[in-house]
Amino acid sequence: MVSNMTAVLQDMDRQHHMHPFSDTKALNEKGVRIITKAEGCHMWTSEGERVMDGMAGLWCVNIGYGRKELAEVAYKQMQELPYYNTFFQTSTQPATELSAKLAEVTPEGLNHVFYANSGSEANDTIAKMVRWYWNTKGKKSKKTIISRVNAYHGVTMAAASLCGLFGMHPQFDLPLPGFTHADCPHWYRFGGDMDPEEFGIQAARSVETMILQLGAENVGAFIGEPIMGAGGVLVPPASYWPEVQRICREHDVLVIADEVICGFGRTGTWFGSEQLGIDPDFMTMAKGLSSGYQPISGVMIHDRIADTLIDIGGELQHGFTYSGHPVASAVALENINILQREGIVETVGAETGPYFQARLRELVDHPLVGEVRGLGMMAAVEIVEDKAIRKSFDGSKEAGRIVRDLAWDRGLLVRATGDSLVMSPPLVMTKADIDELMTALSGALEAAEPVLRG
Ligand code: PXG
Repeated sequence: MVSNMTAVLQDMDRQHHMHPFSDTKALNEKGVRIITKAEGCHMWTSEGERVMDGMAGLWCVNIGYGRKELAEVAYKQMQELPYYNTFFQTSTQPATELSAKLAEVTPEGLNHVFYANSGSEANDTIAKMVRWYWNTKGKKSKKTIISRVNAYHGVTMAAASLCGLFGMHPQFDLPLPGFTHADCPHWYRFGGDMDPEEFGIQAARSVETMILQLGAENVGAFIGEPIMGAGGVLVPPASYWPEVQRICREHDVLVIADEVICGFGRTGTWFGSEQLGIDPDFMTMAKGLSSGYQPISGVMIHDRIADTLIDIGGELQHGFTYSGHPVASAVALENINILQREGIVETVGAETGPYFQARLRELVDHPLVGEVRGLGMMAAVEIVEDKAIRKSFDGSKEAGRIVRDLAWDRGLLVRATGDSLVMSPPLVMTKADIDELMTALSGALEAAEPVLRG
């Protein structure tokens, strides 16, 4: 039995709210959980349950919950100037200062930013900018964008077309023409007996094969998350990205790094591109840009592209009412200041990230654990039936969901992507927090064993 307040809200939600990526009919039978407050790495439900947020919301609350500085900056900005646009020869102080800050913290050469409100809109913007760029260059056939199986890039028509999670396509007759998907560089699932680095090269070469099949004159860009997130935290072998980069340069194909999850410290450097050997022409940012305190996203554009677009591209026929929203920009700026001031990215890189990964790898000997993978503060634990042959449980067993629910019973929220338990906790987690997470997670695995094998 839930409390009266919870019951009232659940009923209201049932009657009026359609949820993303949810089967509303099934959800309505269960009733939603109402989250009421959060502090640091923990959140509370309307039933008074205290739960560690192993996902930082949806991979986004990098600096943790309850940072009053961000609330104060938003309050002050709303009083001074709650809204103004960036369209007609205007800007605002927060939008302009954030732009300079982003040029400072992103990799060398990425010096211009275009703002949107979500990762999907940012990727949609890039899909348009790729077309704009090649049209400007007079190479009008260079339009196809290659993405990858298991990629997640968002939900607008173009961003969803980029996704390689193919369940997202049939409801909407996607992908649109001009979007295609190369191999996924996940060695554990697709590498078989191959050496991982050799497999990384092979997966990269699938991009080249696709470019050659389509004709390089028809391929505009390649997009990839440095480490695939929603697909299940799929870390490519070290050989993969440098080879992709080489192939794209050789065929004059632009490289887009979707850093929506990896950016702003999650992998232990400011951007995943730095660690994985990517030199992007476009970079997508959202989530950690504001730690989710305000909806804001951005596209970083490398000088080698921006110079052309600015010099000869003419007027950009694209923009959102809220591009560079002053409140969202002020909050993002303060979020980055906090990341810098408190050395949060450096701590993840040198201390808590390696500790998190090492502690999770203690689970590899567990009979249910096939693979533990991750970098910095993003990780996945893949549940399998038979480790020796990497065999998953029958889908009907819902192994991932079972372990996830057992973790919740122990005060930990993790996500289940198929049978992978996915984690992306706030970057401010201490070693003690990580120990708390581990206790709940290993407890859940112990409890799952008899359920799954029974
Ligand atoms: N790119 C990447 C790499 C993402 O992870 C987007 C783009 C789209 O961002 P917006 O702000 O439009 O949602 C994302 C978002 C999940 C999950 O279930 C992941 C995301 C969004 C919703 C759910 O893991 N990632």
